Amino acid sequence: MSRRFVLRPLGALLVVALVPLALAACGGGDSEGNGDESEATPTAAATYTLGDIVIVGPAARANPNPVSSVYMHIENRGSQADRLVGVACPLAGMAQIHEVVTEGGQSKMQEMAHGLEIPPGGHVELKPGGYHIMLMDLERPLQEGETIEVTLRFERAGEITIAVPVRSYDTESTDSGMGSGMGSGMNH
Ligand SMILES: [Cu+2]
Repeated sequence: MSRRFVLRPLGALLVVALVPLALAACGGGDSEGNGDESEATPTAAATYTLGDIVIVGPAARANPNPVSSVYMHIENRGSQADRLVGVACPLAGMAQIHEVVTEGGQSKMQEMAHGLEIPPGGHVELKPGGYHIMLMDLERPLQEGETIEVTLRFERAGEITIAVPVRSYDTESTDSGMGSGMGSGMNH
């Protein structure tokens, strides 16, 4: 079964949210990039195409606190750079694009005010300890197994709403602040 769904940049936003729900039943398989941990759990790596931009395997972090991070692999198959410039989630009072920087031996995360560049012919990983989409002021904590909607806006490719499964991550991961110590660092 093909996992690739080609979407028109405009007009497909309502359709796209339904696609990964169907895919979730398909089990693991030949995802591009990060298909290396999908033996037991049926975490199919959903793929979305928006113009030259390809998004693979989005996932959000389950967290008892009303904040979360969203990760994914973003490719740019075009010949011009694009840029993720906006993110939104209906459950989140605020959503930002974050990077993790190290200052004085301590890593912290901060908003990327000018967005995240996706180089032509290249890709960017949003992953624990690195770039991520930060969801804040969530209506409720996100629980493993549910699916949330996240809208991504690219400077060139336009806007897409994707369905993002919530999964649990090792709290000992290097993802800054997403374990117990969230909270105080959230006001940047
Ligand atoms: Cu963050």
